[in-house]
Amino acid sequence: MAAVARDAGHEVRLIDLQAETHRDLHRMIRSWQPDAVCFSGNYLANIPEIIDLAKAIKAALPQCFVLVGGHSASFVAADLLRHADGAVNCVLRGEGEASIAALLETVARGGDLLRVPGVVTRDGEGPPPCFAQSLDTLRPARDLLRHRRKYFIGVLDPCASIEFARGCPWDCAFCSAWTFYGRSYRARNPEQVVAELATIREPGVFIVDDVAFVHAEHGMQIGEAIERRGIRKRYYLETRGDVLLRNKDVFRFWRRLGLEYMFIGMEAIDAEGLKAFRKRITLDKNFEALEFARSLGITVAINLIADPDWDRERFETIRRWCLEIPEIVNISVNTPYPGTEIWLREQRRLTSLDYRLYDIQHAVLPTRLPLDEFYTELVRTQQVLNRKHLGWTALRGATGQACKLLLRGQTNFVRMLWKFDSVFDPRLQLGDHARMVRYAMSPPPAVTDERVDVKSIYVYGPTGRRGRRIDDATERFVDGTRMGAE
Ligand code: B12
Ligand code: SF4
Repeated sequence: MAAVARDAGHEVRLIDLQAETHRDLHRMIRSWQPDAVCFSGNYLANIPEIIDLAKAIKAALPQCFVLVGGHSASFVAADLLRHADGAVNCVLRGEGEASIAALLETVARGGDLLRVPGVVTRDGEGPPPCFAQSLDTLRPARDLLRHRRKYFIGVLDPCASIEFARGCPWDCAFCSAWTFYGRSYRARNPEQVVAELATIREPGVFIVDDVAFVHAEHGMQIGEAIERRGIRKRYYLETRGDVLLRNKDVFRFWRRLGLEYMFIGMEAIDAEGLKAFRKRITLDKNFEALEFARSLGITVAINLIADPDWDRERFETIRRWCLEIPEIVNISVNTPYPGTEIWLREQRRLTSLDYRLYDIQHAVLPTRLPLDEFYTELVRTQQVLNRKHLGWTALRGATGQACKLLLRGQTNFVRMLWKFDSVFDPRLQLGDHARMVRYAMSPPPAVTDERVDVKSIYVYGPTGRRGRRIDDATERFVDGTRMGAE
């Protein structure tokens, strides 16, 4: 979005508040005095922080136009404007690249904001958001980032990110990736992807697609173009077990190209859990996928979803299971958040409407165990899993990697290894529930009917089959895995 604004003739600066501080932001605002400030509200948990910053900016620079966009902001636009109480001029829903130039132009000439697609103000909504015309002409303005060496994932330190495709054709009940894009799926031209990749200086590359290599041919074409140009990188990606099994050749080929890490959203280790999350894949397939990834020598991290209803025994079963497998296991907490289908359907009462707790690491549904015990069990499980990976064998491997990185002056990975206990602490988790809530999310509509219309939460209206750039065989495969393969 920054690149598009710059191409439209604006002077643009970027500040990443995960790599810099509020003080850095305020210093920049004071010295530069921008005409507009755009906040990226991808994560719900950051919304209170954005609102407070917007209020501070408006107080210091009343003429500055403040807007918020991004994934989560698109789902809670009206709420966000209400909390901001005039400090946010508008929310721009959907893809920023599509409308940012038109919006800034409208602001500059004092035109009607509500004519810009995707705009929401306190006075109402503009036309629905439109898609960026082509993903192939977009090129992120990486040069505007001021601390590129701070980005890393595991030992891929430093690491840049890149998109091969946007959207997801599946429809898991706990996820908002598909509701944002109206179940569309757009793939970028392989030559364009590789031309962009060639400009990345970082040795590590995170492919940020929701499900990498949905379409085998696309993955192959990108891989072949990488091979032709002799690009050598180390890659991390996220995918589904069934996609891995369907497109084995692609993943084998990518292993040769430098694929090192893979994240598979497994979500549950029992059939009942998979069904509840509408993760329509069988357990056998998931285990087979893990086996295949192991055989390629790829480091795999899997995700499991803990339900607040879990008791001690359930946590213990998970701990035992996780210790039996070599993979890295990440545990998230089942969280109905705006934009997901479970936000509409969940029958249980939400115990908090504090945005800051909606980071899938806190329980916002009633816990079966007392809350402090739930967090003790959760953190114990995470610690067991962490120690497994920092056990002697793993540590020996990690030490080698760590030394290499330190020699290159990269300290992110090493610092991460030692930070674990200060981040995962049951007392801190519990303490987060005791904070004063200044901005409370509006609750979901009452569940009165089983057939809740999930399309009502889409950011982009359903695009249908034509919105998915996949071949018919892949569409059938997706449908098969959506319709329950058990
Ligand atoms: C890659 C990714 C990550 C990576 C980020 C790596 C990186 N270098 O950025 C990692 C693994 C670190 C990560 C971590 C987490 N993630 Co994440 N992540 C994603 C993923 C798969 C893709 C994001 C992406 O880069 N997309 C590509 C870019 C181009 O798109 P984009 O960022 O959405 O930006 C576009 C629009 O949103 C909009 N836009 C963005 N900003 C702005 C600003 C303005 C002003 C405007 C107008 C428009 C605009 O325009 C952009 C261009 O079109 C999304 C799923 C998804 N499809 O969104 C989940 C997703 C965003 N993550 C999610 C979650 C839950 C998390 C974690 C909280 C998980 C956890 N507990 O650890 C953490 C939180 C991290 C944090 N910041 O604190 C959820 C968000 C849920 C929510 N409502 O808060 C998502 C939606 C996944 C899901 N299944 O539902 N994540
Ligand atoms: S396959 Fe992954 S990205 Fe797609 S809807 Fe399911 S969880 Fe979300």
